[in-house]
Amino acid sequence: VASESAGTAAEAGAEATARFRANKTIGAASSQERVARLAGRVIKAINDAVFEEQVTYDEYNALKSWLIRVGEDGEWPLFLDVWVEHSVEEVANSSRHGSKGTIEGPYYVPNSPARNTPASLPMRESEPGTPLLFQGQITGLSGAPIQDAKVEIWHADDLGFYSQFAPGLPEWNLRGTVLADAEGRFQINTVQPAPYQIPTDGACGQLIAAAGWHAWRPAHIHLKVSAPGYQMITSQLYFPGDPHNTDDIASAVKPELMLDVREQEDGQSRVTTYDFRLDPE
Ligand code: MBD
Ligand code: FE
Repeated sequence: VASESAGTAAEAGAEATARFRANKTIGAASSQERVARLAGRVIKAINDAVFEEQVTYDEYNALKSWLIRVGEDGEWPLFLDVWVEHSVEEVANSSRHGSKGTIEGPYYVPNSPARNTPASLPMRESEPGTPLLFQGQITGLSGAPIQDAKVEIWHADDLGFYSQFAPGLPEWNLRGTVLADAEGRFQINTVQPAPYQIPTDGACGQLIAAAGWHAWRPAHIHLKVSAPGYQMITSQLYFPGDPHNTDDIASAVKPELMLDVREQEDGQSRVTTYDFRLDPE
C-alpha cells in the first residue's frame, strides 16, 4: 500500500494509449463518402465556432499547442472517453430492450483472472476500503436464466487508483472475470471503490483547470456482462449519495445504473444486488 501513488498523467496516458493500440481494430471499413461526410461535419463545426465566437490567433495557437500536448501525454483515450464516448454509446445501444449500459472508459484490460462464483476479486492481503458483496442474476429479456454467463469487473481501489494504470499496485488488483452458475447467478466479494479524479497534471487536467471545471467521476464499478448468443453489456454501477452522481465529468451516469447498497449486520461490510437482462444477438 505504501508504494501506491497516482503516478503521472503521462504514465497513465501512455499505458491507456498502448492498450488501445494493442486491442482495437482501427480504421474499420468506412466508405469514402462516409469519411468525407463525418470529417466534413466535424471540421465545419469547428469553423462555425470560430466565426460565432470570433476566435483570435492567440486562442487558435493555444488550441494547437494543447492538442500537441494531448498526444504527448497519451491522453487521446482519456479525452475521447470522457467527452465523446457517452454519445457514441447512446447511439450504439438505442435499440436494446434489456439492461442499460454506459461507456467503457480508458481502463479496461481484457483477460482478467477467471474464477467461479462465489468469488473474491484479486486484491491485496489487507486491501483498504469497505468490503462489498456484489451479487445478482443474468437473464434473458423474459427473465429466464442464462447458462455460461460471465461478469468481467474492474474498478478503482479505496484511493481511486486503477491497477495497471497507477504505479505500486499488483497487476490484476480489483480486476476479475467471474463465471456465473447454471442459473446465471453471481456473487463477487470486493471493496467499495473511491470516487475517481482524472489526472490533473496532463493536458486534460490543464483544460479542466483553465475552464474552471472539476475533474471528478463519482465512485463506480465497471462491468462487461456476456453469455453465448447474447449481446454483451458494457456498464458501470454507481453508489447513491455520491456528490458527483449529478455532475460526472464523463456524463456516464444514468438513473438505471444506481445501486441499492445495504449495510450488513456486522456494520463493517455492505451488500448490493443488481440483475442484468441481456438482449439476444
Ligand atoms: C475512468 O475511471 C473512467 O471510468 C472514465 C470513463 C474516464 C476516466 C477514468
Ligand atoms: Fe472508471
